[in-house]
Amino acid sequence: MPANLPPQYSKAEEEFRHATTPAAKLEKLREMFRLLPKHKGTEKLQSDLKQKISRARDDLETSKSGGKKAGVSHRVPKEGAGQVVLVGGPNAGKSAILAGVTNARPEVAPYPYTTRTPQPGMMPWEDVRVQLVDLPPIDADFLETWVPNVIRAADSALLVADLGSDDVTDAVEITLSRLSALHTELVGDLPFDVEDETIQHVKTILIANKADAEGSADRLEILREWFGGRFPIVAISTQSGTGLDDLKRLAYDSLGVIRVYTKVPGKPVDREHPFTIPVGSIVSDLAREVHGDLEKALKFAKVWGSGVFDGQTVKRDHELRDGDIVELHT
Ligand SMILES: Nc1nc2c(ncn2[C@@H]2O[C@H](COP(=O)(O)OP(=O)(O)OP(=O)(O)O)[C@@H](O)[C@H]2O)c(=O)[nH]1
Ligand SMILES: [Mg+2]
Repeated sequence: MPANLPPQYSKAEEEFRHATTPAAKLEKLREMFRLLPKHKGTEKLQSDLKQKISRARDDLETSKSGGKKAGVSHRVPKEGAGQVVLVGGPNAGKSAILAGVTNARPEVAPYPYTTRTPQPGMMPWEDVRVQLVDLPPIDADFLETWVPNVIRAADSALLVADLGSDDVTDAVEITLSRLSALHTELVGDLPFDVEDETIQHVKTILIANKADAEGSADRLEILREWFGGRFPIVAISTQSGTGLDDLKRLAYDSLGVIRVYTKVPGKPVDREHPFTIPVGSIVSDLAREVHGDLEKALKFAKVWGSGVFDGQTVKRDHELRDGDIVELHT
């Protein structure tokens, strides 16, 4: 995706695409991870690669056991611009958030341990849709075995804190430490350079819910003191609707994607269906996203947007920006 990847990386990626067995795929993904330069510009790619490695490892195990896998898979296929999981202690309001910003109708109840399976819903934001996935709670005594895998596979997380409870900071700490013990680190910013492929960092926003509850202002202050240095924090109330617009924008931003609009030469731009591609993507990445064959056939592109003059002709390695209109020429 970002420009300037070493040729060995591209070669390994090409070999990965042609690999046919789960073992060969895993080997190539590991090679790609080793060859990937570790810096700010590749952090999204590092994270994606680790997810692919984790999935390839699962696939390898499944194939070894003759297609039978221990336990039930709760993997949720991604839809829309990206997948954001709702994580946190019992009764914090995770399901109420899903119900508040999507059309999904999960069970919301005034007692803990209500949600038992992953519940997806699509959240509209401007002209794109973001997938939210509600999960069962995590506390000192309770953590479904499959939950960390679903969190690791997501693009980002909303960590939900309960401002209606005096134990709000403890509940957040417990969720964080239980996941951390399972190599799943919820972080405000992804680290630049992690050599250990078994640790998955997940970009996270702390959602302080129930801002309407009595005593919530004091608890919010404590929460900010405790976690303000580690996570962006947004106070919301699913009951009054306070903060839900901020939540939507931050959830979209946390995906690390840009929206790009395509245009067929001589035709008007397609404003209805933006492509969402990782920050740092170049013209040839977009072509591949539109159609696999288009990437090879691509000669140049014309771009209307912030980094160029209108209709400027650019090469295939031109980096795209949010909101760009792109005409692909073969
Ligand atoms: N006062 C107030 N109550 C809320 C708010 N959001 C949710 N609740 C209530 O908190 C309780 C728990 O909400 P849920 O959405 O079921 O919580 P959950 O985090 O999904 O709980 P589990 O599925 O057990 O993990 C319900 O009684 C909700 O009505 C809010 O913004 N303000
Ligand atoms: Mg729930």
